[in-house]
Amino acid sequence: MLNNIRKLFPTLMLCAAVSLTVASSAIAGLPDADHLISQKGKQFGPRDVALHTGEHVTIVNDDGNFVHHAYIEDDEFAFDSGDIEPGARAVITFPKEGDFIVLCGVHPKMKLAVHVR
Ligand SMILES: [Cu+2]
Repeated sequence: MLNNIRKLFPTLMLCAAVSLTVASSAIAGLPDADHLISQKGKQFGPRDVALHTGEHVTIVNDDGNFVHHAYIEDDEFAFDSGDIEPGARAVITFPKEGDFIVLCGVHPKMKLAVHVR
């Protein structure tokens, strides 16, 4: 099941040209003025976030031992975090206006709506 889902997204792995940072929880204590998004309970929390152009969200895998993921498939903006291991995080910077949906390739029901103005 997991492998089948991941086979759907190999090309995304090649075109993740947007800045990506996956850091360990070792620096989780740093103050974060940006938008923190939880993945607890196999859902993004909050499920909606509003940003200004150039701002970023930090997606934190705070969901026990589950591996999560985050990707955006949009004509103008593609992003793929790869695996987000427990305790790790991924930063997505949004360079342009629009409404984007962040998905998890492991759990297709996980959705985060990002509104950039
Ligand atoms: Cu997930």
